[in-house]
Amino acid sequence: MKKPNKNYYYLASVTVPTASKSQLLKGLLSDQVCSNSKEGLAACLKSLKLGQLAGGEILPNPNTLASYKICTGEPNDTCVVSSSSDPDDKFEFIFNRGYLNPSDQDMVFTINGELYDGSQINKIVNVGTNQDWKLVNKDTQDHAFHIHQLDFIMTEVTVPNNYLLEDPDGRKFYDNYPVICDDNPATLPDGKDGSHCTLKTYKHGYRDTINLPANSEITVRIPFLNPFITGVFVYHCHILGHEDLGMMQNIKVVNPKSYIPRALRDKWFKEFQDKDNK
Ligand SMILES: [Cu+2]
Repeated sequence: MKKPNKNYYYLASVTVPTASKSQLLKGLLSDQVCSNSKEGLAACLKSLKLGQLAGGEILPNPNTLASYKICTGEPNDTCVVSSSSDPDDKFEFIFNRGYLNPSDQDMVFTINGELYDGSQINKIVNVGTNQDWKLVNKDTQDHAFHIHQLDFIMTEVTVPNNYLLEDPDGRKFYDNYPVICDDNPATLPDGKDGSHCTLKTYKHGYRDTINLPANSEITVRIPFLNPFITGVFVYHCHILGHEDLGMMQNIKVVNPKSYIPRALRDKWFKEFQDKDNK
């Protein structure tokens, strides 16, 4: 995998027509495909189809998972460009607790107001999509988002200020991710002031769990690219007492278009050719 170069930064300004959104995985394109294109980078990116994506890996290097720009005043640092503006690729999950009915005695923990139901599929995803999930914790206590089978990177957070750590050099971190924060305050789910920050570098890689502070919004980007990771599995609060009291949902990943990442397709094709030549 090549190191990121300036071509990644340009991806931030590419506008993709709505009609091609299902074919184009925003943020997964690389200069390997388009840097020398005669028609220009933007036109080349718009013309790409599934299978021509950057590297075509099952689990791509996280630096190709998001679009980066140079952080203001720090020429050697990169920041994630804010998440996709395409609402079809953005989903919101609200974590909370309370009572399902006013007369109930026992507290429950919910995602989008629902208790876990093992017979229900809460989310269906096509392989070959790259999704942003905004995880909103409206509770007065922390939760921890965990997903099975898949990994993600955190791209942006809106959190109470006391959840941000600052090192002696003034660098800020959220949950060990280096971030860069807006100068102006951001509005938290309860209306109070907090901080909005975006991921500063990809170097900390993938995770399958992230803390959701009380009264916060955390956005994670999940690449659904592995054609073998299909079927039904779960995401849930990783505090198991919360999970057991309802804070869990089923996801079903399907591959109706038989999407295969390019690298895998090329590998299989080569093996096929090698066999044929023997
Ligand atoms: Cu929890």
